[in-house]
Amino acid sequence: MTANISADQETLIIDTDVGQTSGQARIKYHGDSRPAFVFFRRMGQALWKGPIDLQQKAIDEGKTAAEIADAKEFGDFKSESMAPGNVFQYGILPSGVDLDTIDPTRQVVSDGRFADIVTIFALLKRSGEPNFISDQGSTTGGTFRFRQFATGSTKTVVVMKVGRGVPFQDEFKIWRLSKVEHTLISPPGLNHPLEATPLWPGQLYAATVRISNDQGQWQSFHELFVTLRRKVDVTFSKLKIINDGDPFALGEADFTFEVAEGNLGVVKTMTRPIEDINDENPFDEISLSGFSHSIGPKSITEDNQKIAVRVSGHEHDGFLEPDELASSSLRDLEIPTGMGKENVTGKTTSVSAPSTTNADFTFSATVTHSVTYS
Ligand SMILES: [Ca+2]
Ligand SMILES: [Ca+2]
Ligand SMILES: [Ca+2]
Repeated sequence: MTANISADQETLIIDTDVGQTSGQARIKYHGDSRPAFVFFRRMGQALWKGPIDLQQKAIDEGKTAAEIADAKEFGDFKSESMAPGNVFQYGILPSGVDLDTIDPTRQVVSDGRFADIVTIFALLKRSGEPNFISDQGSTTGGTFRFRQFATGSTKTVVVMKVGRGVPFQDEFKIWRLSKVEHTLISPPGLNHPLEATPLWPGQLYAATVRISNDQGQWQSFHELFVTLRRKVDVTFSKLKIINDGDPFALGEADFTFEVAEGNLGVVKTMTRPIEDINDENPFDEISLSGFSHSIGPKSITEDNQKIAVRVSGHEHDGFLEPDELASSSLRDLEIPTGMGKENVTGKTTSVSAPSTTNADFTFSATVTHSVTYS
């Protein structure tokens, strides 16, 4: 198990109408080694404080001797007291970290170096329905949703959650999502670019957005969007004969080109009929035409996400000796995700097809593919 940290509530609602001025969450942690290194900071600060003396916390909270003994590795404690507008973070480092080399209290350590980080917000119950947005934009691709908010001269924090669940309002009128797939938190600032990726193409998604300021005022809303559908074009464009299979003559071979689509397996098979082949000049290539296949535009899920190709050849030797076969394995084509990355234009992949009959005949094929979203 990797080290993890969580909170019983990630949003504390402070009801100043009944005299509340602050709140605390309960932080639960589980290290994957002794001792667990847990750090604290206000979001937006570069450096962290800690490591927290977890055993001392357990003693201060009057825990049992057994809990105090375990506290070095796992347990729970009350967060710092949080006033409306506070955004606090607790992070746990993975095991094997040498605090002399990675010390988040003395050097800027990227969030990715932590095993887990929990972010806790304290917000006002009665927010006054502010509208912080001075400018905004959005772009939806096949595999991403990009959203940007500017909040004028008011420093704000934005939380965007994205998933294929149902948005609903909780008892405080804050929008929540029944199934969250991506949580994006933009730290205190005036401009908030947020990109949720990877998303599945051609799917209906919901997003909830919450913008809050350092006073704990917040605004919350939701939106729906549909990602673009994906089209993949595959072309088998060239063959290179590495060994034609007949040392003292021209070989003669037919070739088969296959396209596979996720769990559906091979969805297209194309065959080039038998023709002479020659390996005399290693720089010669056979240009192919007409061996293309397109898939989509269509919606994508786990089931049909991967596109793979396979090339195979059959060198004929008559009835005096066995024919020679050569084949590649199924080779996944690159399908990147994210804004500015998801489109692929004429990317070539070289697929080698070694002999599968322990003979000489060997070739490679060049496959060209493009990925577009519409
Ligand atoms: Ca042969
Ligand atoms: Ca030959
Ligand atoms: Ca032959």
